[in-house]
Amino acid sequence: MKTFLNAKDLGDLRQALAEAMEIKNDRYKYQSLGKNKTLLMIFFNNSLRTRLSTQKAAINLGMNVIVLDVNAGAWKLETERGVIMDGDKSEHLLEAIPVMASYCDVIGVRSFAGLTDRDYDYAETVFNQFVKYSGKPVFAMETATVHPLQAFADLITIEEHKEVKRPKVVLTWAPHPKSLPQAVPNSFAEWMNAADVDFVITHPEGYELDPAFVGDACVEYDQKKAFEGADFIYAKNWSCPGVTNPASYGQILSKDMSWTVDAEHMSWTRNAQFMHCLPVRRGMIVTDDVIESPRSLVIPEAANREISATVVLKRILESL
Ligand code: AN0
Ligand code: CP
Repeated sequence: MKTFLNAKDLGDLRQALAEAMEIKNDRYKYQSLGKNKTLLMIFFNNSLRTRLSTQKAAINLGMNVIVLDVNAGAWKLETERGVIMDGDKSEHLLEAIPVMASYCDVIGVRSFAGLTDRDYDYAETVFNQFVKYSGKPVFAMETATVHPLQAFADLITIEEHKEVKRPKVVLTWAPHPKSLPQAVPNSFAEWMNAADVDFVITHPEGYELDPAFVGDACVEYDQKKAFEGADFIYAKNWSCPGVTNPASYGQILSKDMSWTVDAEHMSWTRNAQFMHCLPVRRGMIVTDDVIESPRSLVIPEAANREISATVVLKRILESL
């Protein structure tokens, strides 16, 4: 595997899940695979889980790891070609990428959406420059439009915790004070559509996700109706994807607190288990009692980030 951005990059998801379970049983099974191979993780944005779990995954596989926080100590990078660099950016990505690539064998990139230019974000301009100019395998650690390591960990978590053969999984929008990317809901939708689940998306009008990710999923604007019979509630905020109105891209259209997942919302479900990728704002996305309840999966879900990253890095190492 030379790039990891979408579910299809892993091929058969059942096989990928089997590999995840194999690694969960013995996470050091492939510890000689990464000997003398170096992973470079590049962060344009903050991270707790992705940083730690991906580094741990690389250690599981015997790799060396170097980490660059672009905004903490490196030169400020220009990402667009053709600009006169007379501002605060000292170096261009087009030099920085091949230089960084010369020190490593595999590159992970975290670069969030700017949320101002939809076309720039949805073309995955930054990630694709890494693919094009590094000459090395590149994987997404949340890019402008996707977060596949998270979606894969979510799929593993659902597989482990489902209590019926084909569970009903509901992705629900919830309020947040800041404008957030669509990467997590995009990938979650994409991966759930590829999985053996009954998948429903619910959000206020105007928050329609890009059709490429929604696929054949059922979209229900009535949150209560969507929650009925649910086995998993996956909460997440996202800003306006600009599908119905491109001028609203990246904007906050609603802070409607009636969408916050509380005990009453959970009572509409079939005793559903609660999921969120974290970091989560309590009192906005979810109430304390719901996230602390025995039906909350947020901690095992985050722990599975180590497993999804180990499978992805293993696949990449096998292709070197
Ligand atoms: C980010 C987002 O919503 O994409 C990262 C989530 C994994 N969240 C925040 O910036 C709070
Ligand atoms: N879920 C997730 O990717 O968390 P971080 O932003 O802390 O890496």
